[in-house]
Amino acid sequence: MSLVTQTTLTERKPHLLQMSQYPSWDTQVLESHFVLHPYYSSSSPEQLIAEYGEKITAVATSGGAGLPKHVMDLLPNLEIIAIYGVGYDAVDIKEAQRRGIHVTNTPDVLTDDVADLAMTMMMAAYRDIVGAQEFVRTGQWANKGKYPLTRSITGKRAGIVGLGRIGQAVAKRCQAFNMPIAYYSRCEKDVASENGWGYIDNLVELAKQVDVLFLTLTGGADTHHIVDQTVLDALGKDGMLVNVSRASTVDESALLQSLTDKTLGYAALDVFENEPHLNAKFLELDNVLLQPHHASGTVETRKAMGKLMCDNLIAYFSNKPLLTPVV
Ligand code: 8YV
Repeated sequence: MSLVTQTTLTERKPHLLQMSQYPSWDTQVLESHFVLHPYYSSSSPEQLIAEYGEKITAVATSGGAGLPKHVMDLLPNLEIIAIYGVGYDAVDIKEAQRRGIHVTNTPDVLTDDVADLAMTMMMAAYRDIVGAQEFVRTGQWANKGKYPLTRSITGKRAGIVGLGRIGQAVAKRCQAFNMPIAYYSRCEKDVASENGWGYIDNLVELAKQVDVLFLTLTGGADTHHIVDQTVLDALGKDGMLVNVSRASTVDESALLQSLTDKTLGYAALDVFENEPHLNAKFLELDNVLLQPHHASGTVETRKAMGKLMCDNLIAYFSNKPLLTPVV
């Protein structure tokens, strides 16, 4: 908890480094409680840090932006990092723990939307929604006749990699489409046994046995390139990869090559290496569905995420317990 208790937070206004842009409703709340230093839009971030680094006690960031270690090192009085997102792989958690810096995230509130987008992408891909709309829009329906047949969703075998909150939400949705479900995770989960979801302790084996592989695991060193060439080959020419986790979980060069060679059937992706500057090779492929990392990007969910992030920051500087601490 913050040691400063004498004045109210709105009077005191701690200095906050903002690593990411937020909707106006969140910025207004942050502005009324903190002196904001927008790093994400600064023309000279080095100068900003040189001038205010010592004063900054809070950081607000997103799952993707996190807090680079070299910036963290320049904030000697940092007390809390609040993440607008569930993933905390872009923050050095061990270093935060070592320095006694609190870290919060926004779990639960985004689970349903992320699972919904994973399903939406899978369904759009099997039913070729994007191509079919183009067919109608460009007048080909009237000129060329029937659209090529697409593929059924019902009954496709789903593999889930990482059966946390989001993985479970995807599994439940797949169940409603009569899709047999198997999963790969660090350990077997009771919720899976209760629902008849099969545990496979080998990712290549899981990829071999399913039609569509959903990536819903956390990013970071432990899961880096867990989906490698072998996994992609096992998923195969009729297989589909859906990624709503982190790009780092997939060997992207291997993915691009497999899609180009059609040794992997299809990929529906919400996350990319170096996003938003994705590899231009993706744009040349006809067997991909590309989304701008917006699985949690609905008004409802982003409002809930923003509120939770702000509530964590305000709680901390009001000497109240954190709502959703990571550490
Ligand atoms: C982003 C995410 O935080 O929850 C996460 O970990 O990656 C996302 O929800 C969101 O895109 C805001 O930048």
